[in-house]
Amino acid sequence: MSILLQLAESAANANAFDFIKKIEKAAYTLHAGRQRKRIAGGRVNGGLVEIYDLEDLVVVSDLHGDPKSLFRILSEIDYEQFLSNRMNKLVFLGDYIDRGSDSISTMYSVCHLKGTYPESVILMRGNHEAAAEFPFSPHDFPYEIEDRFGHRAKEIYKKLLSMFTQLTLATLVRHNLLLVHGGLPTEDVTPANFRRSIAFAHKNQVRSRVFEELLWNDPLQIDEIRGKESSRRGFGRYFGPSITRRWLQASGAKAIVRGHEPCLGFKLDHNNTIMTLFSCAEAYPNFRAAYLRLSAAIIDTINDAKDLSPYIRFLT
Ligand SMILES: [Mn+2]
Repeated sequence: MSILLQLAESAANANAFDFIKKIEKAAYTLHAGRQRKRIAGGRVNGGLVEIYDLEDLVVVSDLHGDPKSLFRILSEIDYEQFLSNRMNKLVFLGDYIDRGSDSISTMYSVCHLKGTYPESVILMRGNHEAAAEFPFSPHDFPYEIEDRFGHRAKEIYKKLLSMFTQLTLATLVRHNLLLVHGGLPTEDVTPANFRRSIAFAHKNQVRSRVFEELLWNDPLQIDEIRGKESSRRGFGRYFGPSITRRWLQASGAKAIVRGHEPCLGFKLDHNNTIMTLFSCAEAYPNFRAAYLRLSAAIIDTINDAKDLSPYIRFLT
C-alpha cells in the first residue's frame, strides 16, 4: 500500500487516542519551533515565519474539510520525497476545517505532516481556526468531532483550540513573497515595525486588531483616500490598494498570496499585487481548486503576483 493511501486510511479510521496523539505532536512541534526561533532556512518570530533559504515552495490554500484535494496535492508533489528535504517548504494558508464532509481527516493529515516533517511544513492559521476568538457560523467541526468521537469530543476539541493558538499568522519567503490567510491589516505599518506588529498580534491574539484582520480581511477596490471599509463578514475589514502598497513597502515583498475567498483557483487584485488562492473542491463545485508550486529562483525574480500565475496548478 502506498504511503499516501496509508495516511488516508489512518486519517479515516483514527480513534480518539490516535487523533489526540497527532494533535499533541503538531502542537509540540509548533511550540518547539517558536521556542527555538528557528526553522530550516529561516526563523520563527512570534506569529511570523521568515524563510530565507529554500529550494521549492508549495502553497496550499483553504481546504475546508476536503481531504481528497489535500491527498491529490500530496500525491502530485510526491510529498514524502518533497518533505524529506528540509529546504523544501509546504505552506498551508489555513481554513482546514468546516463546510466539507471530512474536516477530521483533513486536520489529522495536516497535523501528521507537521509532526513528521517539522522543518518543511508551515501551518498557518485561518479564521476557522479561531472560532473561540471570533465566533462565526456555521462552524460544523465540533459536531463532526462529536459524531465521531462521542464522549471524547470535548477533550479533542479543546486540544485543537489550544493547538490553533500556535499556528503561524504570516510567512515571508525570501523577502519577496508575503503569505497570510485573510488579508492585510489596516493599521499603520512601516519597515521598522512590520515584524513587531505580527509578533505582537500573535502574543496578544484577540486583543490585537492586527490579529483579527490578518485572519479575516479581504481585498477590495476601494477609494484610495478611505483605504478601508467595514466587512460584511462580521469580523475584519475590506482593505484597499493603498493598504496593500503600505504592507508591500513595510515587508519588502513584491507580492501577497492569501486564501479566504472561493475563486476559480486563483484571482488577482490591487493592480496584480495580491493573489487569492483556493484549494478546496468539494464544498465549492462552482469554483476551482488550485495550489502553487515554485522555486526560490522564481520567487527572486517576481515583480508582482501576476508573475506567480504560470506556477498555479489546477486540481479541478
Ligand atoms: Mn477564511
